[in-house]
Amino acid sequence: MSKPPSHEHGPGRTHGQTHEQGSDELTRFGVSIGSALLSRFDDLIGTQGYTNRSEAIRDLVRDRLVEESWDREDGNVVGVVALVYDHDMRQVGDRLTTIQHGHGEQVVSALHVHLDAHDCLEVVVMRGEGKGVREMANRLLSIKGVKHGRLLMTGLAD
Ligand code: NI
Repeated sequence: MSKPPSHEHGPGRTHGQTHEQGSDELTRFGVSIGSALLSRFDDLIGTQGYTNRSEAIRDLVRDRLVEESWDREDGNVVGVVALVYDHDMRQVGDRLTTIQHGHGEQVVSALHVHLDAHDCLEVVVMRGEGKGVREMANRLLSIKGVKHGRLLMTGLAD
């Protein structure tokens, strides 16, 4: 089943109808905001490529909800660790693999890229409760021989 077409309007335009988007009914609401603050917001979302405020505001709300889900005990988050390590330090790859085997229920997928003769990139996708995913990410990132890495904290916001 295809999604119905969206009914978006440019900044400033509103009307009183609601539309179905998937299974979630859209609700329109008014926001009071200072003109200077709104002007800065419009400049920001313009540079980011948004064509209307609604989508920008929805993304802000989703971002905050995902962030909050990482601190909840019943949160179901998605974490992506990307790290670069020294291939010449043989034990690094073994430790990365051992930690992932020990948390098999959290690891969704892993990707390995041989960057050059000396460096490897490992990308590990994890799901689960935020605290456990964060702990595993920290264990991976703190291995001696890992030169650089980051945890991307994402998840389902709806
Ligand atoms: Ni490699």
